[in-house]
Amino acid sequence: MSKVLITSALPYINGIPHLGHMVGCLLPSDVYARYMRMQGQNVLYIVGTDEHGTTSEVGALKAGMDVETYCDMNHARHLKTYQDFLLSFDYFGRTSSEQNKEMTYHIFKKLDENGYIEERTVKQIYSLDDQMFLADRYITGTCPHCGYDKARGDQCENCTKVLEPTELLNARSTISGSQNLEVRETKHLFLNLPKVEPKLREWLKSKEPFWPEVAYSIAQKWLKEGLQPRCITRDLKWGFPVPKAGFENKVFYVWFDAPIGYIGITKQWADEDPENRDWKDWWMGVSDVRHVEFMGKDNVPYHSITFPATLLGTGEPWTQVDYLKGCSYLTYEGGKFSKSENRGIFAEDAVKEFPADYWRYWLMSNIPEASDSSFTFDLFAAVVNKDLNGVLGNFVSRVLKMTASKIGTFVPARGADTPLETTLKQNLKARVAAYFKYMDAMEFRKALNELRAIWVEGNNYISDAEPWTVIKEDAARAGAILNVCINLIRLFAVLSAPVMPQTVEAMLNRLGLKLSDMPSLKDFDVEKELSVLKEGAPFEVGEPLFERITPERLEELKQKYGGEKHGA
Ligand code: B3M
Ligand code: ZN
Repeated sequence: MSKVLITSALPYINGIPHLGHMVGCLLPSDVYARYMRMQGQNVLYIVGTDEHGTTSEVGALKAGMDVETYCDMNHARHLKTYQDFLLSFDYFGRTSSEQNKEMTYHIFKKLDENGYIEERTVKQIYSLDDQMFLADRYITGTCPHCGYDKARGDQCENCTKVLEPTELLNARSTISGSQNLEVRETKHLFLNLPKVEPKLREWLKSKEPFWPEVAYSIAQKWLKEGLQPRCITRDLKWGFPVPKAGFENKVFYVWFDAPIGYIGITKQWADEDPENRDWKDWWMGVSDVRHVEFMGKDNVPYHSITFPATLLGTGEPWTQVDYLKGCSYLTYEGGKFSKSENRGIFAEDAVKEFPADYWRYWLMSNIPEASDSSFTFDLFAAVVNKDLNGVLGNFVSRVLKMTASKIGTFVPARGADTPLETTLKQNLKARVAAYFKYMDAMEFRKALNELRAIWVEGNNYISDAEPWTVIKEDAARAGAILNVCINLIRLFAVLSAPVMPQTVEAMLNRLGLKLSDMPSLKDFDVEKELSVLKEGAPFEVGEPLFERITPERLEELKQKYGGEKHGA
């Protein structure tokens, strides 16, 4: 058994998670964690909320709350949503925790001692009415190039020109609208990335063969363009105060302490049971840990350049990322998800409409791996009706109903294999090997294709074997076919468990089994798995596993989440 440390990008506390967030990092990290546990690995799966930064301050302001109360409230909301999506993290922590503060201070101190921190004076826009320095994107004004009057301080989204906030005409604060702004000088701390660069290049070289193309090429592009020192402090109130003389009124930049959050949250987890858990077993001076990170592709530079450089600069033996799974974006009906325009379905509403497994299955089979993919309710309904209802659900109810009505609610006796069983086993062996291969490689789309193909094998088998015809002449042979089919239900359940844990539990329960009865996938053997349920074992027919989405229901969903405003 080896140790696998799995992390998902930590969602911003002020955002409301939509399906794009779910599929971009949270869900694949969970499926992988569940799969690795079933492979018998020692998994630690860490998630939490990313709480610092201007966006949290502004979010709290808009909500009329102090930042801490706002974060407490939203943390609970995120947690509930992820639990409803059946994420199986070992700990769901917070980057604002005491533990993370301790880690952040330690790492900063080391970087400073090693000469990687430098002071610089920069010019920034200060809003007298908001009483704060404004981050570039919190300044709005007229673009000097095209005249667009809602250009942001960092970029004009109309003509796409990159801007300095001081170039904007009629500049105003996005927060309050105030034009009472002035340019002030302010001192900040910078992480000297060029100085860490040689170490970073060396480290990155060792990763080349293991990294997916997307992540590696993004990292290389950054190196090619040349690394710049990065500012790691901000003039804000919310955040960890900088522990250095002359900087007491500043806090660390959110992207400095957020990835350190993976370590801080591990310490939160360890502190709950200090006798048995030690964060160092996962993060410091260990060579038996494989660290796999999941994230949207816009987060890749921070995880392949700045965070590794931060850790390297300490000179300490930190666990670094071994594999970085970066995903593209999911769009809603071809456009953006937007809570304010009520466009697209958000995670907390999604699970009120359908059980989590429907979403988990759809999202994982359509995960934007190589390129963006689009969610539409038409596609969703098609997959639920065809794959879940038509293929898996139908097989389960058909087999159990037929056995119950023709033979009884117990597993019939097995017979000798005919060529039909031999073909079935051969096909399954090849499919299962491919499924494991793709899951190991985190190629989830391909893995889910194989999973579906495995279910289809069951349907093909029963269609070819025709137990409903055979039973008229040869009851023993019909029973033998249904014995294989009932064992197939169990085999499907075991293989589907990383993706659809709740459905799998329902399938197993019908067969008188529990989730804890599932075998390790490590030495999964089709032959053996098809003869686990023996003659006489009782089962229950139960309700259909999935609900069909009718055309009426589909229309209703489109109306509800399609982007039209409701009410007045
Ligand atoms: N909160 C960005 C995001 O949610 C950021 C990730 C932090 S990972 C340490 O997309
Ligand atoms: Zn412009």
